[in-house]
Order: sequence, then structure tokens, then C-alpha cells
Amino acid sequence: MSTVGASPYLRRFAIVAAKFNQAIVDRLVEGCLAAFRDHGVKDEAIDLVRVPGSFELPLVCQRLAAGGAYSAVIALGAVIRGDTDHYDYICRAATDGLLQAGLTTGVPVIFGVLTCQTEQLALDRAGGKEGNKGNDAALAALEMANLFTRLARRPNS
Ligand code: DLZ
Repeated sequence: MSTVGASPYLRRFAIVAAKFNQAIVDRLVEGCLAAFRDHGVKDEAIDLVRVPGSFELPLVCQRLAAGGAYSAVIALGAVIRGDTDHYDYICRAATDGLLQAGLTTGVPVIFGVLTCQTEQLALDRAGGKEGNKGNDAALAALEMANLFTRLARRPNS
């Protein structure tokens, strides 16, 4: 039995990154790019697109995924709880929308959106003591791209 994991196959990937909380999201982007480089994916094989905030991630991810040029599309953002109910609405829109983007297009859409109670908790997960979720998102994208390649080679899949 072989393991379905990250592979160095040359593919094309899109990163869609929110500008809101940009200092944090930029760290996620760096972690994502570093993981791709570590696995042999060249910068030229990656397109980076910016959107205003995490609420806009699903629409752009869906559009890019539907275009058929990418093995996977990665959404990166940071939603941090404030004084209003915005947090709950944006989290729900991002999670539901990104799930739908993947399901409707059949292209892996990777959820790299931090949803945190405080800025410090987000920083901890953007290259801090809890690692870098952008890095994890790239590994998930590689694993899903590899899995889809294998599934496409199998009859009846
Ligand atoms: C408006 C807003 C707020 C309050 N908080 C965040 C956040 O924590 N993270 C984030 O990515 N975006 C936030 N936004 C912006 C919305 O995602 C969206 O860009 C605007 O509501 C415009 O549609």
C-alpha cells in the first residue's frame, strides 16, 4: 500500500489572501510559499491574488478554481473577534463559502483562515509558537493535488 501524501510534482497553485489584518496574513503567505518551495514548487507556479477581507475569499477562490488552471486553491485570512457580531458572520461566510467553492468546482479549496479570539492567538499561529497555518495549508494543497492525480488514474474513480 502506498501513502497519499505531499509530493514534489510540478503543478500550479493559487493563493488568495485577505488584506484585512494584513500583517498577520502576510506571515501566512510567507509560510505557505516557504512550504511550497520546500516541496519543489517554484514561485512561477504560484499565483497570489489579494482580496479586501475574508468575506471575499470564497467568491474569488470559486472563480479561480472554476477556471481549471490550478491543482488547488488556497484561501488565507485572519478573522479576529472584535466588539461586534461581525466575527461570527465573516467566519460563517468564509467556512461555508470555501466549502461550497470546492464542492461546486471539484477543485481542492484549502481553508487557511485563522479564526481567533485575540490578535495574539492569531500571531501564535502565523509563524509563532503554534507554527504557521499557511505552511499547513500548502501541505494540504500538495496532498490533495497528489490525491486527485492518483484518483484520476484509477478506473471508476
Ligand atoms: C469588516 C471586517 C471585520 C470587522 N473584521 C474582519 C476580520 O477580522 N478579518 C477579515 O479578514 N475581514 C474582516 N472584515 C472585512 C470583511 O471580510 C469584508 O472585507 C468587508 O465586510 C467587505 O465585504
